[in-house]
Amino acid sequence: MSDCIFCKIAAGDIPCNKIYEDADVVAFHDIRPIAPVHFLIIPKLHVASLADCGPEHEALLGRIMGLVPKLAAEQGMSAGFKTGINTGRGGGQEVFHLHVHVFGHKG
Ligand code: DGP
Repeated sequence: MSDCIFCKIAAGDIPCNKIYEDADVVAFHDIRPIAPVHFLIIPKLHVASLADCGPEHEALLGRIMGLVPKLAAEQGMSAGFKTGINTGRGGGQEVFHLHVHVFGHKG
């Protein structure tokens, strides 16, 4: 989507502090962290929110969730971490491109 900031990040048109990328997914540090470590995992495919996901997105959601513990460990959160998917305006979602928040402390 041409006016989506996360599509622009996924395409490399807007810089980010990237920690992971593959053919389907990008992960990068949140610009407004709420914890010492706070990154986002997004699909490159534009999907507005979790509420817009259907059966055709299950494999992609699985890929994203499977990356959470791997990337959290790489970021040093050995004692654990929190995850969140804000969904819809009532769920506090500000950027309408699906993303998983992963945040916590090192160690
Ligand atoms: P939310 O939609 O409320 O789940 O959160 C969106 C998050 O995205 C928010 O924590 C700030 C972050 N964010 C917004 N714009 C940018 C950006 O341009 N770069 C980065 N790295 N993060 C962003």
